[in-house]
Amino acid sequence: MSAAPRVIRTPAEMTVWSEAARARGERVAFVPTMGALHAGHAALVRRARAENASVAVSIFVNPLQFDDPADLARYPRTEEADARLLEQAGCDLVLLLPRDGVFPPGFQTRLDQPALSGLLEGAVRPGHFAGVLTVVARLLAIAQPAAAYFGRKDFQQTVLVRRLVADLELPARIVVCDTVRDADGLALSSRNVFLSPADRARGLCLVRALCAVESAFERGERKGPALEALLRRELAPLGAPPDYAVVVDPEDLSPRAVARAGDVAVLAARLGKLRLIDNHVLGAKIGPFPQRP
Ligand code: PAJ
Repeated sequence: MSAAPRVIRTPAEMTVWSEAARARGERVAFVPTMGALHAGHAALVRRARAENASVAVSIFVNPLQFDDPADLARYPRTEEADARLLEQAGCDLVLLLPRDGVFPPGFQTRLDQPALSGLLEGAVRPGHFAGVLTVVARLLAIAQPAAAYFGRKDFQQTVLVRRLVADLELPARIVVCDTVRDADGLALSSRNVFLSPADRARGLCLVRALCAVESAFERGERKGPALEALLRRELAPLGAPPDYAVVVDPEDLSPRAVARAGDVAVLAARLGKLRLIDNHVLGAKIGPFPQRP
């Protein structure tokens, strides 16, 4: 039986909790989230639980990373369901900071990585990654974890966060966890609740595109442009060109002319008012997923 996690609402209490755990010789794991939790988040918490003595999860809908105020206003908030999910996943502590706990009055600092943050998602969402980097650095400073867990679903985010931790020599180890998908292959996302059934069905072409690119890679196709053309062909049912669909170097996110195992096929497409993003590491397993009835 798991116990309800402790709830902390101030940065100072969080830091004290983390210091006390360390003093007991416990490794603290940290999972930053924006709430509206699903099985993808739960998988991060379970892995953190399996690998560390203490697990803290933050829920904070970070205004700095939303380039569209309407998107921030409608971001789903599901506090009670989140609390149940975290209890079942074995979280010890939930950090629920108000906005001025994360960014106190007078907070000025912004972090950015100019060469990385304007690419891919950053080209479509200006300022997004500066907001992510700033909040992640601030949350790591508050939680002081030995390890922090992130999902590969947001692949570009993991690249920038790793860079942040390396550049500032922060003591946290960054652990990247596989994408959790629905049975039909669609990557879980807090925003999927906004998909109409028809758009959800159309959205499956993203995962079909990733499966197709993996099959082609396994058959020996290595030309970046050919793999990219395949992605675009599979995305054609969307009716509009994707925001991007490309095979990139996993370190600097530059497009690959000749792909190798470990490179990442990344894509983003609009579906109605929503954008879906997904990715696949070439050479890794994906699918098979059942076809539509
Ligand atoms: P959020 O979208 O809530 O995601 C929190 C973490 O869960 C991220 O590391 C994300 O990659 C991971 N995640 C989301 N969907 C997943 C899935 N289907 N499978 C596996 N992991 C998944 O990402 C953020 O919040 C924010 O940018 C944050 C890092 C909290 C900074 O504000």
